[in-house]
Amino acid sequence: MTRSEELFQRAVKRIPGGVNSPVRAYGAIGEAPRFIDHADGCHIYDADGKEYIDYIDSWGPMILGHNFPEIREAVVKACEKGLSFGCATAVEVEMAEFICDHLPHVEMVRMVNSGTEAVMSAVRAARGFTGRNKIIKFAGCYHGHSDALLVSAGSGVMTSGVPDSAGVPAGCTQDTMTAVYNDLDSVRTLLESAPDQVAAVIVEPVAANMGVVLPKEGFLQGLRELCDKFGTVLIFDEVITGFRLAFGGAAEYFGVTPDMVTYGKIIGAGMPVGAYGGRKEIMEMVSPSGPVYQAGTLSGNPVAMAAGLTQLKYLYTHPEVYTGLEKKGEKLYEGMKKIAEKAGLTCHLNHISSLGSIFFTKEEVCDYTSAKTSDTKAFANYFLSMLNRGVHLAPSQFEAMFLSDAHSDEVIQQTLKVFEEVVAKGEIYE
Ligand code: HOZ
Repeated sequence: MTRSEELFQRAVKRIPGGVNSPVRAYGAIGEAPRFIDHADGCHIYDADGKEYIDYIDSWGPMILGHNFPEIREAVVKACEKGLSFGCATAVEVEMAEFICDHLPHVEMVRMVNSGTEAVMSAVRAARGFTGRNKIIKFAGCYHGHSDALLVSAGSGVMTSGVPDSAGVPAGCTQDTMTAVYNDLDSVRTLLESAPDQVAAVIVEPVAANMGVVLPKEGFLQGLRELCDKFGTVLIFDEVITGFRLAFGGAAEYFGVTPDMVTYGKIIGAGMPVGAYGGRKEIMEMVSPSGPVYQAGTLSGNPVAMAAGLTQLKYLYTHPEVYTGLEKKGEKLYEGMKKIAEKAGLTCHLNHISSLGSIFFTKEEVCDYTSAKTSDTKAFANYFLSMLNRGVHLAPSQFEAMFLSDAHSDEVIQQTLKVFEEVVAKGEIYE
């Protein structure tokens, strides 16, 4: 028995499903998850000492790779002063100023502890600001696990095959309307069906929790125009795309300005952080300056701020990281595409910069319905074949692959060689 198997046997007795977040489980794969001991650069090492090329990147925040020296040093230095005060600190002011000074669409920002919290709070602020209750989300987009957003959600909810979570009272989702990603008409119809009632449209500007699904030309701009027309707040959930596609996230990448934006783990460089921000008049609704209540003892935690601010400053002063991620993405994902095409493998590969997903389907994947046509058994085979050859992918069809600045050309070539072998041996479709 491996150490991971032994740990998993112990874990399932004390932790639901043996994991502290469902997407870590190898449910669809039928094996014990690899328990991780440490990571460095683009490599991750399991409890049995096996090395893998890591494409999970802690689900996004490791843009500079694992254990980045400057971030580690900033954390150690912050720890020497104390772990948490539950009081205001200079570093959180510096963080807020840095974000607002460099992101034109963020005039004010509030730190929280996760993306879930950020979205939940942003929606509350939008409701407080507009005096309206309804919100529109998109099927297959994932915005964390707060009650109102667990409707046709992506990520682990989609993997589990349960469209809506148990334990969520109908009353909590009665104001959540669901539109079709990349379909502006579906949004217009919902807005017209509830005039003056929709507080916010929330969207992952690049959907990355039903696998990676790119916005079609004009989709995000169309949302901007519809929100302006109906007096609705446009929220970009940039938990995955923020500071990753560009320093200004998808808003900068696509040149579309949301009213509010939500961030998650990336803003803490891997520490448990989230944030929401946007137009001043909306953010001023938040307590204690306004009547929308939201709070948190650990919000703006000094150790997390030190980690996050160090990463943000590095990214801002090294724009070559972004051109590098574009090139790496092109090399890896286009390389995979060529291998698949040459072998006549039934699949579709969606990618943008460092994010990518392979879907085992004939269909072009542009929304929740088409994403679900992917053969998840083929995905499980692909995942295991790659893992057994030292490539660590998300154990779910509906999560993204994440490249970091630490993934060298050599490592990308190595990954392509592994993929080529898996395809050549016919291990994906049995
Ligand atoms: N769903 C997120 C990744 N797409 C976070 C991972 C998790 O749920 O643990």
